[in-house]
Amino acid sequence: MDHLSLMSVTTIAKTDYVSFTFFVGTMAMMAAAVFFFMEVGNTSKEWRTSVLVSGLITFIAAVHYYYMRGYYADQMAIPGMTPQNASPTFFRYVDWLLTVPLMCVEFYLITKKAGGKSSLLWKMILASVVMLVTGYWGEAVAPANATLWGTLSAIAYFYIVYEVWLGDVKKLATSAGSAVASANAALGWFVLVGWAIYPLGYLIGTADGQWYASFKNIGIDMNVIYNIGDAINKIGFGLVIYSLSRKAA
Ligand SMILES: *C/C=C(C)/C=C/C=C(C)/C=C/C1=C(C)CCCC1(C)C
Repeated sequence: MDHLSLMSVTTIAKTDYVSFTFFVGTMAMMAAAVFFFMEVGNTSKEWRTSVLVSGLITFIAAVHYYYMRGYYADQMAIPGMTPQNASPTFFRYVDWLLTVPLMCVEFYLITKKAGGKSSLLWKMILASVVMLVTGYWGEAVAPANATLWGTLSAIAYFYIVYEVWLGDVKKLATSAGSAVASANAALGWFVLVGWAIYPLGYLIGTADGQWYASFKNIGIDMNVIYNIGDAINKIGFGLVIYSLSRKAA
């Protein structure tokens, strides 16, 4: 029997990095959400919605993290449960389906003044939904075909990278002026490097029986990687928007 079934679910073992990062993730997202919400009132009118959306992204994540943390602890209390089987995959993807489109909204809001159209917003949202639904399919519905679904997801991901680095988002951000252009460049690094953390989690989480089965040997749990990725990307992304709101008054 493991520690969680002997003690209460509020006890986290020193080596249980999944539970630990779910817990710290909950606190970090909560703190970030409070910060962004409180700062909305101190923000110049034209950037208020952007800072509000940063608050919504971290707030939605905080609620999901609180839930995933509890779900994981409850599952692990069941004798014989493995971290992989206890993974709150469904709620993870519900969180992403709400928060990643809101990150697309952030790109729309910062490029709007330079003529960003809602059609561009919908293309980005569509790409993010395709990226996440195919990823969910490969992880939870058809893991035997994880390579196929992961590849489809990656194509949608690279479309988003393209828009931000070279496509319309980039062009509009450049014509919006230096503050927006440099914020877009910073967000572009989050999308290119920060978001690339997630496919690594996917490869570890779906490695069983695949040609990349050796990814299991990395020895870091998929949920730890996703939790680190979320903290970097959701809070960091929000802070870039926040600092833009202070620079470009
Ligand atoms: C706040 C949550 C964020 C920013 C989540 C981003 C998620 C991704 C960029 C996921 C990408 C994936 C691939 C590119 C291929 C494998 C499947 C995914 C869904 C993990």
